[in-house]
Amino acid sequence: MNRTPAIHQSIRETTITRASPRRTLLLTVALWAGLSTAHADILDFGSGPAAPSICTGVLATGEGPASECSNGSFVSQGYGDVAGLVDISYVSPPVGDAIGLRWWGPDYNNLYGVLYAGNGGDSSSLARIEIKAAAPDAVVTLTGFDLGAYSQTTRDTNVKVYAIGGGTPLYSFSGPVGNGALSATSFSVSVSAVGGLWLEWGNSAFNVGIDNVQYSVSSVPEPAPAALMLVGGMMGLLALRRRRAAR
Ligand SMILES: [Ca+2]
Repeated sequence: MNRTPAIHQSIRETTITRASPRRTLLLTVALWAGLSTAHADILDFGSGPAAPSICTGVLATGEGPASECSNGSFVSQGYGDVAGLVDISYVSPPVGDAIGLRWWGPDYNNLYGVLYAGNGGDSSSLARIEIKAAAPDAVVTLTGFDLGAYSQTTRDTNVKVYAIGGGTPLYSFSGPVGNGALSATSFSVSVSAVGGLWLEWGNSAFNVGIDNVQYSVSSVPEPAPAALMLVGGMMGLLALRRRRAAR
């Protein structure tokens, strides 16, 4: 049982070498555990009085670096994105996906900071917010949104919610929204689809603006058994290390 310095050195080196894959395992388990957590968010386009820096003056597509909004500027396509979880897009479908949605400050009833479709007037406008899950098998659920009518009035509009790609609407509304200077119209819904949703409103999407879009992205199925297997493997490694250290 002579422990020479040479042996000590060898043990230390072995320990350091083994720490690296262990850390990798820990990180992997943490990442997978994170993916299994539901994510909920509200897309609020500023609450005033100062304009938010969620727009871009560079391109009508809404791409480019984010800058301070002013009435009529395009919202940034990066606003609301959460890396690895959700990608939000803002489009005006009649003109094509190359055109984004515009931002406005006050007077859509009592809302501040709304998005609207800048193309067309009340009779030929359509706006779409796409909420797309990063993981294709995650479920996106829309739970609410507010629609306001400019300028502090009441206007008719149509709302439709689809799974991404369109088809049969999962939710529909047709009717007036807004109540003068008093209040916008709050929608409380529960619409879900695997992969993501399209929230569309139009005729009018010009003098009817949206705010406070509430949604969640579900856990990705089946991370738990895999994560458990990894934890099991990690404990095995630890046991092996302890056994070797005890020698
Ligand atoms: Ca707002």
